[in-house]
Amino acid sequence: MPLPTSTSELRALDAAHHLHPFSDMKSLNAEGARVIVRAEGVWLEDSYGSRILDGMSGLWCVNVGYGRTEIVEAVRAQMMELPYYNTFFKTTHKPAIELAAKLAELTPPQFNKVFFTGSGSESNDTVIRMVRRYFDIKQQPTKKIIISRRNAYHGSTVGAASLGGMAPMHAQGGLPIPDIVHIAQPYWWGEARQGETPDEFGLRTARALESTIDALGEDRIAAFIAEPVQGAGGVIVPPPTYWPEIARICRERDILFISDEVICGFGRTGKWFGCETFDTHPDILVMAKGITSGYMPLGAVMVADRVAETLLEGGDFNHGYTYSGHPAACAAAIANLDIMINEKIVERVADDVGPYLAARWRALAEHPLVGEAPMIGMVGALELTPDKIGRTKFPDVGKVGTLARDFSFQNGLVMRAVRDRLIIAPPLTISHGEIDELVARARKTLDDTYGTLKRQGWVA
Ligand code: PXG
Repeated sequence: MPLPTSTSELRALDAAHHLHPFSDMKSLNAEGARVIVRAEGVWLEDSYGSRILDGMSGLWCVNVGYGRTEIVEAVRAQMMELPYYNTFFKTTHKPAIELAAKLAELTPPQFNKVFFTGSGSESNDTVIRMVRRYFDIKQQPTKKIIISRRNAYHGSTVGAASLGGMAPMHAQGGLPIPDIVHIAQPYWWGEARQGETPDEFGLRTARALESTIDALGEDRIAAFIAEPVQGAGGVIVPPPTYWPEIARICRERDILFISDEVICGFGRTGKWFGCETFDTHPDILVMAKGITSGYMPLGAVMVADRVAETLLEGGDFNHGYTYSGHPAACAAAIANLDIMINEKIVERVADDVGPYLAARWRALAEHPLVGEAPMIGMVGALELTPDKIGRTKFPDVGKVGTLARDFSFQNGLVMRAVRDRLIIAPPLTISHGEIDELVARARKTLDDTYGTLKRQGWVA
């Protein structure tokens, strides 16, 4: 059967057979999914021929933008030469070797070894097994608990969703698995006490890690995992006091620190990795998304020398995936990283487009609907509120966010809504002119949303 060409027929076929992630399929099928047909640079094109500015880099991943023939050609050449081989039984191949060496070069000096996976979720499942294995080898088998944070996102597999702190995910399928504990997130706007400054709140929230270690017993804690900036949780940029205090606690205690760099890695925050932006010193880095700019599925777990040495002493690690180190995915990553290096994309985010975007984005905080407008590197948010001063939330959380998100699409800009927070993470290659366009469309979206809320009496 040839694929139909009209949008309505494509939607009907999609509705008949395709179950989408994180979707209410009954209402999506009734509404019909938007069909994206092609993309170039920062622009998407849908089946009606509309051009939409992709403010989310796909799903936080297309860091070098769409249409990069260098990556396409590298994948094609690799597929012609060796489309697949495994790395299990005393075999390896050139793309995995080259990428592993390259990652060792690009990551902070303590990292020289990598375990490949197919995604961020698989990377985090790997991490759970790896840190517990590490302490078993060190004859500290009681150290099993991994401390994470509420509202964190670490993926969707059973292990990764357990590490994550998303209550609606835990509510489905009997999660979390045992020995995962969640502490508070550093979300000043949403969770600070009245009168508590960001600095005070940052310290208090960081010290929850220390008090949790003490309450449960250091001999039972294996690790702490965190995203440098919580992404799917709403782009939660911690107060300046937060990371230094966490780093101190991790230094003083016998626990491993895992930095989940799936979103923050590969330039998003203005350095290669979020842990460098915040000057933390992790033992494990979790990667996916930007490692290939989303052109091929690939994940990785980088292991610091002190952890790797122990793991190497322990014999077999009974863990791995068919697609660990997939040759074509590694080839995509190598070509992607070459683009990042040759075009000095990380430097560009730090010195040029990052500050340019931040200045314009932060000006949106003056809009009557916006409580805060954080931006770090090329990832930012707009907290929508009926009361900027009192930091109150809208009554039916998520409704205003969804309304604004839909306006944004109509205005030709993809923004994501998390609760009543709008989010952007555009390709790092975006131009100044495109940033102006992005901010103008975001402003129009705020005006449209505000107008509707006024008419409905939701705001004064
Ligand atoms: N860690 C972090 C920090 C992530 O953001 C994962 C792990 C899992 O990666 P995979 O490749 O298994 O999806 C992610 C993924 C959203 C959204 O709606 C965010 C992600 C995935 C899907 C949706 O913002 N992040």
